[in-house]
Amino acid sequence: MSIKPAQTQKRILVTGSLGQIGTELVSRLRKAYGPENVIASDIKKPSKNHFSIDGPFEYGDVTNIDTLAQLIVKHNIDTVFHLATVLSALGEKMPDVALKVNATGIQNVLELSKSHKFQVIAPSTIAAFGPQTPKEQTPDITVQRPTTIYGVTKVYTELLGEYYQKRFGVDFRSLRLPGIISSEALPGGGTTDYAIEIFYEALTKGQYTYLSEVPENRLSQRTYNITAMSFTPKELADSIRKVKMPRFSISYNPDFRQKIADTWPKSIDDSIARRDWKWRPDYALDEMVKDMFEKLEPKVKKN
Ligand code: AKB
Repeated sequence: MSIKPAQTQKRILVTGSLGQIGTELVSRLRKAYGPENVIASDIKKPSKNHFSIDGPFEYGDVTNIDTLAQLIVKHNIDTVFHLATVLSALGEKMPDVALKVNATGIQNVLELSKSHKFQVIAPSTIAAFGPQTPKEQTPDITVQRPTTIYGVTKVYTELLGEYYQKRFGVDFRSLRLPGIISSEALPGGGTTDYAIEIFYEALTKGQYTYLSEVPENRLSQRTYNITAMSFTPKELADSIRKVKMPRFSISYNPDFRQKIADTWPKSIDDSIARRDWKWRPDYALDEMVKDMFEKLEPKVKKN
């Protein structure tokens, strides 16, 4: 994901900042807006290597509206990147926790945005689609009947955000992200985590904000599909062989996550994001594989 240099000054709070998106996003936001203007928060304790050393870090439990309100007021926040979430695979193991964190979390953030007037950027996901959704080139507006608790809470996030935007004028924006591949954070409970696990196996054994800067009059909707690349485990293994390890071998042992993935689209249509705010991915499969090896190899060797 590319970040443009800041056009405006912002005071940003990132919830769930120690997760896969947060770990990369906080560093990028700090480069764009200044470290002191980006408050990272989570319920976990950051490790020494985390970005906490470059800027402020606060305890932030999104299920507790008072803790959240204190952070917003104390730091004079005008933008919240609400990333705290329980992902699909973990959510199926503890649906009650997923419901609380994902649904109560966005509800609290939106409720506070009404009174404290801040912009809300909350990611959605391809998991907000379900088995009845068209599988190929899935459009932005289509059938959404997900079968995981994660998907259900993300449909709730999209609809509640759009409701608060129309009803109360909250500047809510959302992207439907597919699987996230990060070299900075270990996978954390998603169905698509296999794509990152493969790199660790290979090494040990053998975007963004730009949306938040787009003038509101260019947005024709509040929730956008985006996509960069789609691949199967075999295509990923082929690319690893091509780019880095000609002798890399892979064996397939699908678990319950395969059933979840089967309910999601195979490819999504992001033409409206490309049209409205010029979304363009920087990476295709081989570039991503190259980048992952460049970043991960030194880390794995060090450990
Ligand atoms: C997951 O696998 O749960 C996430 C997602 C598709 O949102 N990566």
